[in-house]
Amino acid sequence: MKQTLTDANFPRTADHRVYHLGLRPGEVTNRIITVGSPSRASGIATHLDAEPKPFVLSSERGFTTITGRFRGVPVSIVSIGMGYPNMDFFVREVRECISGDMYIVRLGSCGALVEVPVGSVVLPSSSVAINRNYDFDFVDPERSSEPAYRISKPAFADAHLHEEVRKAIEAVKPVDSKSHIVAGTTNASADSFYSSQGRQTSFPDRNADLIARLKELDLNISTLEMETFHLYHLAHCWGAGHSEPPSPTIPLARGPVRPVVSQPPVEGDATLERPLAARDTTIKAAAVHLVYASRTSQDFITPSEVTALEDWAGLAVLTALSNIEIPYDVSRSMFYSVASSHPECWDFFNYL
Ligand code: R1P
Ligand code: URA
Repeated sequence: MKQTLTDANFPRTADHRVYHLGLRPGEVTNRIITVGSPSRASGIATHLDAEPKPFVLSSERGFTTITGRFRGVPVSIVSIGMGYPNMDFFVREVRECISGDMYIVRLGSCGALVEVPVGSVVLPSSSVAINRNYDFDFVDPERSSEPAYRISKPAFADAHLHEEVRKAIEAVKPVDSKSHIVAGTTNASADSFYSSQGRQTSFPDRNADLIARLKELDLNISTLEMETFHLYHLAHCWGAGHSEPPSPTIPLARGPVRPVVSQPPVEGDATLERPLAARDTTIKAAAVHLVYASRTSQDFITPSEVTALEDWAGLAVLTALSNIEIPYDVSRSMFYSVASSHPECWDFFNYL
């Protein structure tokens, strides 16, 4: 940690940088692709417009943000690492850097429970969480009456974003690609790559029946990975009413209460009456899962297959996000608001 942070509740630097992602308003946009690995992020970023040169920030905690434009539309690619906690850092900290609606698409790898070849693409419209039950006695299972793993109720993708991404994936898929495309299924996000995904290791994980339990749920559970449930869950919770942003607040963009307008408000406009509050905004989430591991055939994807798959799937998600209309250009208004008090932010004008 190099900079002084204030406020134990929601730590930030004096120039409004959030603790773990290192971002401040103006450096991240409302349309975001989130991925697990920095190499996937930089591969997708090759599709961004050459001008303005994309902004790149790698935080001390391993989060990398690339912000630029795709066909003129501002977009960010954020690499977050693995697991629910990292998804949590990402959604909460970026949310406080942005004013207005957020559109987030997770582009991540997965294991497939359905019979599709590795290199296929699955778009889950819902997701359940699988958590290791720490109250279960893993050493002496006979002493437990509860299950070793808990499976939650589903959380859901935004239906419109899911459909836009599905159409883009179908449209961008190369004609010679052998990938299958499956949409509208349920994902299971686990708190381990190993035990809670039913893999067998040298630990006494008591998970031999886990995959069978998932199939019995009759939810069409097709993929296993580690972040999508938490993304869908937080997006849903944000839509259910909010408290005010954590203090000290960033200077929020002033914007109209719904119905929104497509132009930034002008000085003296009656719509400038109050800041664009959290309660006026939404988080829309969807996911695209790239099948790296087949849990039926035990095949695993090759590096060259990964490169090709990430390239076209990344292009598809950028295309879908750039086609989404965000009625009020909140990235821009947020930027104007921040830059007026922080002139150094003007450098980032080109992205927004
Ligand atoms: C495990 O190998 C990681 O891969 C999957 C899982 O969700 C987990 O993060 O996603 P990413 O490829 O996006 O990291
Ligand atoms: N990521 C996961 O979490 N599981 C897999 O099987 C493959 C990728």
